[in-house]
This record gives sequence, structure tokens and C-alpha cells, in this order.
Amino acid sequence: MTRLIQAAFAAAVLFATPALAHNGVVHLGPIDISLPFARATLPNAPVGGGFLTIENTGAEADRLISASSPAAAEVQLHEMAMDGEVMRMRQLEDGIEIPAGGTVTLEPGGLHIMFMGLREPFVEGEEVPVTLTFEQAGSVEIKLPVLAVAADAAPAHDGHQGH
Ligand SMILES: [Cu+2]
Repeated sequence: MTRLIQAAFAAAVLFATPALAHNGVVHLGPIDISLPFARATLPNAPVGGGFLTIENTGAEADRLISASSPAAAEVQLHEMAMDGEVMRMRQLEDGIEIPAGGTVTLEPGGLHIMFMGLREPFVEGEEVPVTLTFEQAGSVEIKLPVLAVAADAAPAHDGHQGH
């Protein structure tokens, strides 16, 4: 039994190692960026979403002020929130504050990186490069591994077709 558990554990570690290396934490001064991903897009989809976790290990607040990518004509920082009964998203013109000692998660249904005017669809298994610029810490390029299309992504993004 013990041997079985050990074997299972070893297999799990083997399986997990490439993903961990792939999703390794990116350090930019006191800013740690982890768990990056993008969602695969359907053919001809005009927009795509990017997500990641930002931790500020420093003593002063910082701010994610912009993002850019060769994969899209424009990249914006967005927030999704309920407006009455309707889920809407809006551009965060002032960026996203990362409080001192705080962690901010960009995730489906909340804050996200919005890729607009995609040059090509995001294909599962590929990577999307994006350069993040922080007010204090400066800029860093990271790669977002493209994961599967999520069922709840497309309707939420319909509102962007008029951009
Ligand atoms: Cu958006």
C-alpha cells in the first residue's frame, strides 16, 4: 500500500513538474507574478482574456498601469462587475492598484487583461506574450499559457464587439 502511494506521488510530481516550471513565478523587484494563463478563443473571436496573480512583497503600493502584446492590436486592463442584473466589464483607465503586502488576482469574472483585435486566435497549448508595466517596478514580459475555452467566457465578452 505504501509503495502504491509512493508511486502515485512520484507520478504526480513527474506530471506536475513541467507545469510548475512553466508557470514559475516571475519576479520584478518586489512584484511577484504567478499563475498566468489565457483562454483559448473561438475562430474569429475579436477578443481574448488573460489572467494572473500579482503579489506585492514590498512596503509601498504599486500599480499595474498598462499591458501590451504583439498578439493583439490593443491590450486593456478590465474589471467585470454586476450592474444591476447584468454582468458588464469596463476599462480601468487608472490601472490596478497592488497594495503593499497585498495580492491581487486577475481571474475570470473579475479583473482581467483584455486582448482586443487579436492577430490570430489563442490556441490551447500555445503561449501569448504580454508585457506588463507597473508604475514603480517597471516592465516585464511574461508568457500566458493558453488553456481551454471556458464555457462562461464568450457571453461576457460579447459587449466588446463594438470596440
Ligand atoms: Cu474585458
